[in-house]
Amino acid sequence: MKKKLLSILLCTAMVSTLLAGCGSKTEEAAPAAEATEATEEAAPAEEAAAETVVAGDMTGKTIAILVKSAGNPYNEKESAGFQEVIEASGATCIIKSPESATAEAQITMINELVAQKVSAIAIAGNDADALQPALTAAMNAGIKVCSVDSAVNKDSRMVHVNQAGVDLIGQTLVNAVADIVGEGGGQFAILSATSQATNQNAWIAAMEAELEKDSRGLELVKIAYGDDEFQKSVDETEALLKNYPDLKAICAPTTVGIMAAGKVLQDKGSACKLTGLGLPSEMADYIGADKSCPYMFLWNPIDIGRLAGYTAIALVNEEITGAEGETYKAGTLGDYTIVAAGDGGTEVILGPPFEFNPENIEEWKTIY
Ligand code: RAM
Repeated sequence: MKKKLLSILLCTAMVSTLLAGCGSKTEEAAPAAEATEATEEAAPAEEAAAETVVAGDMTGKTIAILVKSAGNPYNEKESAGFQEVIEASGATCIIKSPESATAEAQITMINELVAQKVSAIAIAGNDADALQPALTAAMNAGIKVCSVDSAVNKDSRMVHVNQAGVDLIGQTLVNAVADIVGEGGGQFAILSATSQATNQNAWIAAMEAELEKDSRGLELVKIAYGDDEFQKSVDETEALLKNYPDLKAICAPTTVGIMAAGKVLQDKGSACKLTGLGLPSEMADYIGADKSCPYMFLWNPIDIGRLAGYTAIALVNEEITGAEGETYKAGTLGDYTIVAAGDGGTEVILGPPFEFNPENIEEWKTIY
């Protein structure tokens, strides 16, 4: 039992530290040797949950997470991490998932949460600006608001819980496209989520800025939107292949889009290659030198939910206000410092993106 517990602890630490890295995290990463050892025995999320560090006594309070949309496993993992932390604090957790990834659906749900008098809302924004009246009303009613995964504008939140630095994601994705396209460059396309998604739009802008600095012979011919719906993403991938016969690569900075594109490209035996942001559990069949996606990136979606949970609690406790320079404890994830965000507001950053490739995909596909 002791050995098992140790392995769970090591695994939790490994998952967190590998994916948290530097960013705005205050603590040092664990030694690599520990991480490698721990990888061999991966702990399922429920077991890791036993190690949750209780942050404050929130008994009697209700704290909500409002994700982008229902039916997306990424959002479910994010919610699970959030729920684990909120419930460990004694609070009640509400998870709200709109049918489709629209601002309208989220506004209705924000209004419901305000009427329920929740203590805090963590929201993955389907739009940067459209939620501002509803979220401002929530904050005026004394509800603490943070965004997570996909930001709302600086006036609609107290702090954003970001999975990784925006510029770093942009650079990482352009480097990967240049690498898989190879010498001489060529045409590539982006298959995004919704056209209004704050996170994907920020990553795309960072990719464009990176290409502006050094194009490496790459030509971005089209940005397509699969709306984080599988079938729409399949259709958009097929349209890209039809309309751009010389397309060398697709970059999908969305877990739903990359899985759809992975399937289409592999089923067709297409020469067009794929990279982007994907869940190892969904992408394992498509990762490999002879498969559609040589490698891809992500962070720990459960940990981003956990970090949002600790952040919401720290806001409710009034341990933080969301101001730059504030530091707080996020349980097993470590200590975090709030930093300035690119949009003029503030954020905490979980850590750098992590690469999933043929060497590590088998062990990670069982974790998330
Ligand atoms: C999708 C969602 C989410 C994004 C990931 C990478 O699941 O759009 O917001 O962070 O992809």
